[in-house]
Amino acid sequence: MDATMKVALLSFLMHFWSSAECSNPHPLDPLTPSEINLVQTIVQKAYPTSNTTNHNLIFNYVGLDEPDKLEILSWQSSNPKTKPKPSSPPPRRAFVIGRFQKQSHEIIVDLSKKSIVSTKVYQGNGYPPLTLGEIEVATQLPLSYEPFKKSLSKRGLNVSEVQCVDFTFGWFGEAETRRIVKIKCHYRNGTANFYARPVEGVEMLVDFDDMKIVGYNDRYVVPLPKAEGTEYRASKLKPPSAPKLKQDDGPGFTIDDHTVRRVKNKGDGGDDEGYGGEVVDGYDSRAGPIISLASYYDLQKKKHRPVLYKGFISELFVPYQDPTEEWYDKTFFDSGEYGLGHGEITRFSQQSSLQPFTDCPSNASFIDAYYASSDGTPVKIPNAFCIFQKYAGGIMWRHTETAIPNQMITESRLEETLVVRTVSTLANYDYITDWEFKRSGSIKSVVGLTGILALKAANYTNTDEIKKDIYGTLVADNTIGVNHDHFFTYYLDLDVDGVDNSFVKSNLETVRVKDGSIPRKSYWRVVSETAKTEGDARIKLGLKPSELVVVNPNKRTKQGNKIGYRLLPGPMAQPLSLSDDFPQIRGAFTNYDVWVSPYNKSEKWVAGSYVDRSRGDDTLAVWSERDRKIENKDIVLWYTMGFHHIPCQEDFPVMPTLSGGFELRPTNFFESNPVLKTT
Ligand SMILES: *[C@@H]1O[C@H](CO)[C@@H](O)[C@H](O)[C@H]1NC(C)=O
Ligand SMILES: *[C@@H]1O[C@H](CO)[C@@H](O)[C@H](O)[C@H]1NC(C)=O
Ligand SMILES: *[C@@H]1O[C@H](CO)[C@@H](O)[C@H](O)[C@H]1NC(C)=O
Ligand SMILES: *[C@@H]1O[C@H](CO)[C@@H](O)[C@H](O)[C@H]1NC(C)=O
Ligand SMILES: *[C@@H]1O[C@H](CO)[C@@H](O)[C@H](O)[C@H]1NC(C)=O
Ligand SMILES: *[C@@H]1O[C@H](CO)[C@@H](O)[C@H](O)[C@H]1NC(C)=O
Ligand SMILES: [Cu+2]
Repeated sequence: MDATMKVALLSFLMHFWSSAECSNPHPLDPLTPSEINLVQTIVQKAYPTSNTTNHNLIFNYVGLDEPDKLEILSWQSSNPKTKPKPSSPPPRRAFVIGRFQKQSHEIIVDLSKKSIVSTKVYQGNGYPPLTLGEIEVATQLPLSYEPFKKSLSKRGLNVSEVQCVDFTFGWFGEAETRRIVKIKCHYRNGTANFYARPVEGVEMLVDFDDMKIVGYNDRYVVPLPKAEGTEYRASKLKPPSAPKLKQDDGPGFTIDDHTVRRVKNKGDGGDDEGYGGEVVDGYDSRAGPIISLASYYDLQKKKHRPVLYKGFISELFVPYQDPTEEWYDKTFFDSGEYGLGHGEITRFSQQSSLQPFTDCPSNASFIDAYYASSDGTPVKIPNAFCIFQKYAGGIMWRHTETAIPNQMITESRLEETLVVRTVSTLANYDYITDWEFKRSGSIKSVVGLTGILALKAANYTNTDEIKKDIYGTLVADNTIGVNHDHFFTYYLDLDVDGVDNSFVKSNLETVRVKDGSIPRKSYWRVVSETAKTEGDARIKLGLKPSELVVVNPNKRTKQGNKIGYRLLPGPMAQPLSLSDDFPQIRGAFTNYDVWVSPYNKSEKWVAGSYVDRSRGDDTLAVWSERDRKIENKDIVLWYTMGFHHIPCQEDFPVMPTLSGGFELRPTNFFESNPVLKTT
């Protein structure tokens, strides 16, 4: 095979946090169980239990305190991708947010020195994420609370069948807040789908610092929706059931320590020297899966070319749209208030890790992950990730040529994608997150929404009985699926073939042909505009046709085009809440679909660091007001994919997956089709 004819091939090596501990972790690897244990020991020693309050420090967040990007990049570039890994990566540190004596403490721990580097008491608004440990205790409180027991007997219900659920309370303009969370309860008796059986009209407030019920309300009585027709467990359903899906291709990759590598495919050029790109896949209790250092090994240029320094879901904002007293406050920030990364372990089931053969194809490989529990102990999520190749039957490219005399040419290549999948279960909802790496260089992120709707009980069994707005859809007897939105805001630190990038809007503009030189009256042309400051890069999609490209202004193709990657947006949903409405002030980062900001290590969480009961004073919308320069700089693209969800009857009792995804697609990044020679 002619070396000059070799085409670029996509291959990603992936570093994972596997249960097998690596003696020398990649600096972006998540904390290992023994590192979490070390953090627990060091922090607990520094914050001893006070026997007056009898409150231990709660570990609300334990994560990697990432080294500075420049340190990572220089470490990476100064060392070849060889094993064993070079000996002097940047120091490993952990960042902890601990709730202690009603204050949020920020603690940085140096893992090699085994000591605390710094501590700080957070003074601003808002609270850290709720922990599963806290939720477990709080949701038990009603069961021994006398007024609640009275409410149950009034409804003829038995406390043994009650299942309580926590709801973050938001902020509605109060001057003072406490760390208050709302609790509402549901009834099991005969179904696993207790979400379908809310004990409507009853709610209470729990102060999470004192772990006490501080407010109680029993406002009205409506029928408890029936258990019948709500079940989803296969074992409880009558036949016939659907056949199992089957994938009969073997794996095209191997997992070796923290590295996932594609195995050579036929037609890859017979040369696997330097073959492979790199993706470090991290895991964080707040973000869930994190893709880092994704690069593409370009066989033509014979080097790794960086694409995505980091990508993850920074926030998932889910405001419900029922203005009644019990429901108006349901405006969740799932990442900042709960965390997308320990969703697998729900407080109810203790495990809903990926299920081989149904959550992932049969030949998938699985990897565990860990997070720190309330008391700092590492908790394993078995099978948190699965990795597999997807042959969905798509065509990578093709052409049939019939115009040449006596010849009939057909060339066609099947699409193949490497998928890294995780599932975050946030109480009733399940979010499937797929990061897909295509051989053509595209990186796609697809979310799937499934699970159980947030359901409200009501007197109605037929829409004819409904005289006023019910703020949702009657999906079953006495059961309303309440209207809501899902806004997924992604943090995308693209480093397109280098750190310094610019953001270019290529607007498509109609031109009228005025001189009559041709019979056409109009055509469109491209007018490109490079964003100079943050203000130039706030974009509401769909208003005017444009291509949004992150380019490296310092590099060009042989043809002279700027090397870039463009954003192909997924589902769009502009927020409909008024901008002065409190939830929207807190979620103001959804006011635009796209924002660009200069890289800043502290600007990572789009809704702010402390989101529970936050006031919107630490969101991207506020940071962006500084209108910083973003041209030819290390920049971060913030992109929101949105869904307005009007529930329908098919969503009951469990919702069929609703998917949406966006793509980061090479645009003048390669000299030509990089998968031309793939077979
Ligand atoms: C617990 O509190 C009592 C009285 O406040 C004090 O005398 C005692 O030393 C404390 N014990 C510990 C272990 O801190
Ligand atoms: C409630 O349920 C428990 C456990 O199933 C049972 O022992 C008890 O008798 C029930 N109480 C009432 C009032 O039905
Ligand atoms: C549970 O449901 C069954 C069947 O509907 C009913 O007979 C029973 O009383 C219920 N038990 C409780 C504790 O609600
Ligand atoms: C539901 O119907 C019952 C019985 O007719 C009535 O007592 C109750 O007030 C109704 N509740 C609501 C919220 O309309
Ligand atoms: C898994 O891959 C192997 C080849 O590596 C293949 O023989 C086998 O049939 C596959 N299994 C399934 C269930 O698809
Ligand atoms: C980085 O972000 C933080 C939080 O928004 C801000 O306080 C700080 O000034 C920023 N640093 C720079 C260099 O812009
Ligand atoms: Cu929904």
